[in-house]
Amino acid sequence: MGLTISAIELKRINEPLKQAFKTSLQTVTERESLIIKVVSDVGLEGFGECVAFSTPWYTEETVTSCRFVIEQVLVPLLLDKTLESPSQVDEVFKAVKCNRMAKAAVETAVWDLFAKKRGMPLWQMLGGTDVPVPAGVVVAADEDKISDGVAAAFSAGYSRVKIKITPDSNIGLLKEIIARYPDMLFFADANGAFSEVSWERLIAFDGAGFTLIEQPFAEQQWKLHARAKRDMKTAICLDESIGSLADAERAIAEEAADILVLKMGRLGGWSETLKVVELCREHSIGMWVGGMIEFGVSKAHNLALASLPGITLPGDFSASRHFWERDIIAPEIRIENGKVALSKDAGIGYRVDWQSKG
Ligand code: OSB
Ligand code: MG
Repeated sequence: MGLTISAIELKRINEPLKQAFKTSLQTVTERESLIIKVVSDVGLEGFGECVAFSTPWYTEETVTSCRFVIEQVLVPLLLDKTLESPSQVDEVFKAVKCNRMAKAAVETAVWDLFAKKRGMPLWQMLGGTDVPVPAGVVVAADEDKISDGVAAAFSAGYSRVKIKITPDSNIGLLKEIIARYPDMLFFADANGAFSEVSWERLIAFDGAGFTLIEQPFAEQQWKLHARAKRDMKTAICLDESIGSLADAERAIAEEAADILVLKMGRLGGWSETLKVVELCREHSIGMWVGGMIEFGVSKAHNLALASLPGITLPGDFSASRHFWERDIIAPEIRIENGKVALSKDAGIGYRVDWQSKG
């Protein structure tokens, strides 16, 4: 049974981060975001979140470009359409080039809507497993704060910490910190900060104790990533490079990665992400779900994604209180015994208080 999209609403929110988030590309101190609500003809509501940033430092999209594309292009394409399945949204949006974060914001909201119509949790509709999702946090701070950040993560129960690195990182210090927590997994994220020139610096991370190194080189530097995968013992993981199923196919064909980070915003939504998941399963490529310093709507979709078979590495799942004084969802996301339980409620499984911010 289909459903008709009778209204699509958009709300801009803006919220300071509790602590500055520092990467090799950008320091983020506040987060602007768009929350999308799609309403069906019978009054059901589905929610999505646009994860583009205010400026194009991570990908080329911005909050403003997304707002334009959503309001002027995507909403007119989808409004009053009757859909038999949420995967049809991808077809409806096919005439629009790229703009994947804008598309994902709306497309994911429709998936939530369909799960609510079917009266089941989204994770269940997608074939996920009802097992609590391991929590992981990111330490994106100046070098003198890393040790405290990791200690705080350990006391809060996180079993995985991702540390932002650059060619100038103090490897000795990182090694010493990692050695203090033998039961914790450590990921390193370079956000493309290495270049051919800093090759030796990258190789020097091999003995530091990281499970993987995320995106050492720029998006299109496939050959350098393949060389890193060949020459390093540490697993090579791609984030920014993967904007589509075709990019994932290329990473596999060129042997440029052992592991991929899944981000629905970067991939354009659920449909494309599910295809990437399938491909990675077939090729035994590791997967985990990446964060975008996002609010609870996006996190709720991400939790459903992390429940899928084959996604085994702990993703960027921090508590609502990690970035925010108050999140936009209820109940807020909490870490219990190092994990986040999946909601039993229909759709994304959280109420959205989308008017409270902005
Ligand atoms: O490179 O993974 C990244 C946040 C914003 C943009 C890019 C990245 C990140 C993170 C994840 O590292 C932070 C989080 O939401 O937990
Ligand atoms: Mg990354």
